[in-house]
Amino acid sequence: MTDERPDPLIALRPWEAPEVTSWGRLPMNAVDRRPGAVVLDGDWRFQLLPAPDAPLGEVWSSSYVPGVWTVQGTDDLPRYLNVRMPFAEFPPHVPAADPTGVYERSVDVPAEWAGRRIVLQVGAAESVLLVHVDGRPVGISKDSHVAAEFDLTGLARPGERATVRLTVVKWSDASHIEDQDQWWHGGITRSVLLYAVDPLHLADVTVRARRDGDLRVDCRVRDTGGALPEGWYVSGELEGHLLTQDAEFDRANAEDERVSGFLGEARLRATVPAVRTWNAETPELYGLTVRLHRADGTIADTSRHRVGFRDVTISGRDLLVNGERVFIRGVNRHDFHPLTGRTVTYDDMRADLVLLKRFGFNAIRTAHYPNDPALYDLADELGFYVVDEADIESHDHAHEVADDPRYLSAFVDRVARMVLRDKNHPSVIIWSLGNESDYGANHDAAAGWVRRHDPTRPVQYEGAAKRGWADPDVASDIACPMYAPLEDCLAHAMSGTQTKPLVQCEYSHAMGNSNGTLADHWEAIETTPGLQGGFIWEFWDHGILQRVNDGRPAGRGGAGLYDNGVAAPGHRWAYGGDFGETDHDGAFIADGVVFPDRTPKPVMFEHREIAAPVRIESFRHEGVVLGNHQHFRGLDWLAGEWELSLADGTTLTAPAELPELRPGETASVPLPLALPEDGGEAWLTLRVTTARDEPWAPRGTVVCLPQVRLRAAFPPAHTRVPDGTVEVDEDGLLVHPLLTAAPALSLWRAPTDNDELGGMAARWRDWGLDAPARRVVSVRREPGRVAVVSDYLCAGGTVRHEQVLSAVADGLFVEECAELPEALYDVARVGTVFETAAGLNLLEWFGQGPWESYPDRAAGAPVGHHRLPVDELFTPYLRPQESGGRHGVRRFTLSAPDATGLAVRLDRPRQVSVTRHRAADLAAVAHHDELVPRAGCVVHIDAAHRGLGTASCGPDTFASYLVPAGVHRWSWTLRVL
Ligand code: IPT
Repeated sequence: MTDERPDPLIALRPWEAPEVTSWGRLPMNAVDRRPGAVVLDGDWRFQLLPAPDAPLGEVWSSSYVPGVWTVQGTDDLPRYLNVRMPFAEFPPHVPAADPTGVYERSVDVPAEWAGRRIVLQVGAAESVLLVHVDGRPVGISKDSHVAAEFDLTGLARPGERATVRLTVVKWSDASHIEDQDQWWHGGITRSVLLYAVDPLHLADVTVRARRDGDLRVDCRVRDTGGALPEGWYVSGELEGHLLTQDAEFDRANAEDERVSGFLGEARLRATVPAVRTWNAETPELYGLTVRLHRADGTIADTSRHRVGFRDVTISGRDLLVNGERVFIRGVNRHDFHPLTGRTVTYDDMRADLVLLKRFGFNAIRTAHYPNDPALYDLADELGFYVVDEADIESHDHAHEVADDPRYLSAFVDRVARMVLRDKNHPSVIIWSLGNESDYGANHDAAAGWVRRHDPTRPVQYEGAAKRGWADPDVASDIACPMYAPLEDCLAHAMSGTQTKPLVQCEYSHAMGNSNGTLADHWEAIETTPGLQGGFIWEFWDHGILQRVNDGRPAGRGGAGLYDNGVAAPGHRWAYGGDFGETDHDGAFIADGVVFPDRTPKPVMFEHREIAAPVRIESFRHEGVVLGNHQHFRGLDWLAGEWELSLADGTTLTAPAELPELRPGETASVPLPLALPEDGGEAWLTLRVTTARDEPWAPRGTVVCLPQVRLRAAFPPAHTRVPDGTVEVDEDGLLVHPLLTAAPALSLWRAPTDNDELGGMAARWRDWGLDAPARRVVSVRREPGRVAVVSDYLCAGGTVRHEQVLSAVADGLFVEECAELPEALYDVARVGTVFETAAGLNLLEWFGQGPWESYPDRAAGAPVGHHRLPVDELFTPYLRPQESGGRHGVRRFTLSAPDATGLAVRLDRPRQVSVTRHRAADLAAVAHHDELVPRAGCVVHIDAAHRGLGTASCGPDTFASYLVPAGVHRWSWTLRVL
């Protein structure tokens, strides 16, 4: 096919025309045409042009649809920038070099489609789509994350072969409003379909189902021929029960001269008695079939829907679902995949949601564009509250665009198309006008459209809420800030001026080892009227699987080349800068609660516990008080088992009988196990699992592990009689057969992303805490005892460290003290570090676990007896950083397979880590695959360890989790096994 005449779609230069949102595109609707469609996915002929108006070449390669060309072997590679645009031009302009993919394939149009209306649906293309059939221009579409449909009737002839060409222009005026914090790609990211309908067809179906069982179904009917044929009608059936036609509606239409024979509208109604309502805990759905009939009763068109009966309302400052003030335990979700970049399958999305359910999430914000349509089907089915967000983010040029009338139609178009597409999903409870686009008249226009079209749901927009959380005049019914300090939220809730529900659209930034203070946030949310939750930023670490040798994305060929969050040898998880971009935002793209392969990060376990549906409220001698913390469900879907962990190393178990409790109720159950008299510290855990198969979890899946302490530890014995000898070298460093590096003072950790971006890491480096010089002040040898005083000289000040090593009956007793000058006011840690000989590969400990925990992220790691191979203790964050810590450790052993090794007992619960890496090893590399594990173990015992916070984007940890200057004391014993 050659282009001889100028192509009008090209001549128009729609990629620099924000006024052109589409041309020849059909209106969006909520009729699902996937069943029965011809799916055009697969390899298409492909050319990547340097610009949209560049001539087509002779040579075609191929590209897989749906997919982005940026991971399919072209030289146009993925690129990561957050706020900044990848080019300098101002809106609506783009660079002359503008990669443009031309996709072409022939399609055999089924002969049986004769006389029918034929429609092409392109699931998503970024950022401008131009459609040609057999060389003839068909249409244009923008709005990269919502489908575009084109009427091909008369162009694609039944029984013949047609050539479909989809030209996708990467940079456009629309890129300026699709400046989301994610990789830039180009391509067709969702399926392409061809389907046929009767000329008389359902143009749209709008379902409204209320919690009182009232069902209203509004149908729009069109005929491709123009005027509607006489006598058409619609019928509806809800699980075998026929809907009635709303005669009043028909009569009013008949009398309304605005309603013509061209615009067909019909309304069906039903009242479902004893309706099973929809909510995220019990997502009850009813099957609805809507049929359009010709006058003779034959069926012209059918549309199937799943209906959830539920109400969303705002009452005062409470967001209510079915009258209940539900907590929003949300996460922000992108369509992301480590191999395809953007394209996700039904199974991928199901796996996302199943995982989120298992970890206690009940809400999703589709950041920052409408997600794949199947996600909403799954959210309806599995039970999630969805904040559906329009594809608008003009971050870099936010202020210029928000009031620019050239972008007005794009704003309204994008919001309207989302609403028209997703309005029938019970899961969608709130419409969002987009993200980070300042606030202007274009937003108000879009909000006006939604409020008129769908008065059943609130509207939110962070940029508007920012003008004032209680401002009645802005386009946000929800106060939905991002990264607001908890004290600001509390102050607002207690100010007496709050008028809107406060649900943070983003909070607790999950970059690297993060999400400190999540439990503190939830403690406040659950106890403060006016606070209702929020959406963690974000679900995914967007690492793209990359071959290390040639720097190319592995693409679909990389299937299976990763496991447990780690890329296979020769591969790594690429982040910003890894594809040779000079301008990029680095690892800021790796900020999810799951690794790129969906392996949960430790924060997921923290979240699971924070969201526990059943909790131990308190313990008194007569029993344990249990509470149901759900909104709608009883406890009958849960099973339990008691575990009693005793300091002597034993764990006793007993079956648990969960009481019948309605939401919000509590009940006392007798103590299930007798507490032995002499066991010291004792912890009771209720292991809660699913009692039967749930759609998102097989029977027996752990739901939560609430815990209560039954008895505190005995105070440690203080007097230690020297017994034996202690050997130190001339520097006063312990000589020990199993240690390759003697216990020394540690004041530093490999900076986390929060430490780096929050500025702490730079300060610590300026202070020289990463490599202080140790100067021995004195070594005092006594029988069975050595006291060593040394100074750790840092640029920021000198830390005096005293270490007294005593040989005692059960090994070596180490008493330590460090005094930090006032100038070192907020350091990473104060504690001991030592290294062991190779071969000690198993850690067993009594303390919190089994997963990683830190002082401000330790609510989800129960105290107990845990054991893990050393190699499994470390969390492989994409950019290596402090990792693998365990909080509240009382004692541990580190042993070889023959049970030889070390045993350490701590004076009180301490932060401990055992890994294969020194802090400096971690800090020296940029990617996990560059780490070379040491043969022995690097062991840290911390008297104090700084919380993690979320300072990479948002508030730092609280003052109570900081390591203060001044005197720190700790002691421990070391015994050879
Ligand atoms: C905010 C964005 O909305 C989100 O997309 C992401 O970038 C997040 O922060 C950080 O990862 S914007 C930020 C400048 C507050």
